[in-house]
Amino acid sequence: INDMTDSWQECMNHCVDVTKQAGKIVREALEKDIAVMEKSSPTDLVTETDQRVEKLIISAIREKYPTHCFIGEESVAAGAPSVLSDGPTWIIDPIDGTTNFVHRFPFVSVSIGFTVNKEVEFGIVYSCMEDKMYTARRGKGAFCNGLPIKVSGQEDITKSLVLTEMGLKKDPEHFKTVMDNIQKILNVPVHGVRCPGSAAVNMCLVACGAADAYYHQGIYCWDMAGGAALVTEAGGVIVDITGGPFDLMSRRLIVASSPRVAQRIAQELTVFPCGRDDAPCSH
Ligand code: 2AM
Ligand code: CA
Ligand code: CA
Ligand code: CA
Repeated sequence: INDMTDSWQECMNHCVDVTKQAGKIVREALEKDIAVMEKSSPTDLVTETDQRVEKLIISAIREKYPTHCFIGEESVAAGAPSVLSDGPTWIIDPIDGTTNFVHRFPFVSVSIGFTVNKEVEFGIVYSCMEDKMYTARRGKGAFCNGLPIKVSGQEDITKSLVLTEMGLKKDPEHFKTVMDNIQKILNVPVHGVRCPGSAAVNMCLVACGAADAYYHQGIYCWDMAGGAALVTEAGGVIVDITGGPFDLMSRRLIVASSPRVAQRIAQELTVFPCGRDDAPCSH
């Protein structure tokens, strides 16, 4: 008799297959004309591929697991609820890095996280243009294309490469906080700050030791769920922007190679209100 543990492994295997198919569609779309639409603002972009890939992923999973719940970026944009329940839930970002996709800047991913009792059970991030399949299952380690990966383990912030993003500039005050935070991190000092453009890829870059930390405020559960498994299983830490416990629905996080670097970053950053996924506000 299969216990629940085995059945999640089966979900994960199916998820890898579906993610590969989705990534292939994204890659093929890069070779054709890309029609760009605006969502909430002129810098908040979406394409038909985002919508098509999300529909494909959800129907391929729902077919096999009809009782499971789904939270997907484009479904929520179309009015679906964004509430995390205790049941098995697939949290889907069909294209993480849509602006990169539109410009063919090479960090574009399909990201899926699977939660049970609100805990991430496994995460899959497929970096389509690099053809890197990142996979992690709770308690079973993190992998890139089947090979184990781990964080740098860096404990010294002054020797760290730090990732963040500059997007989501809504009002001037908010924008100023984002820029001041970058300046504070640069002034620590650190080796450098980079903005690769995909939250999920950023988390995988920390997971494989190519960067030492990543912080971001104002993103969503679908930006974080898949990558969260990768970071944790690769030996990294994820905390809230305040340095407290991470909450998937809180729209903010610090990822780091060590608790020390995570807390040092938390010390520097100014927190701004960005609502929650399960209680959306204007940001
Ligand atoms: P997306 O490409 O799926 O929208 C880029 O700054 C990173 O932030 C990407 O991971 C992007 O995800 C995410 N992000 C979340 N909300 C965003 C928004 N409103 N505008 C731009 N990027 C957003
Ligand atoms: Ca988006
Ligand atoms: Ca995203
Ligand atoms: Ca997206």
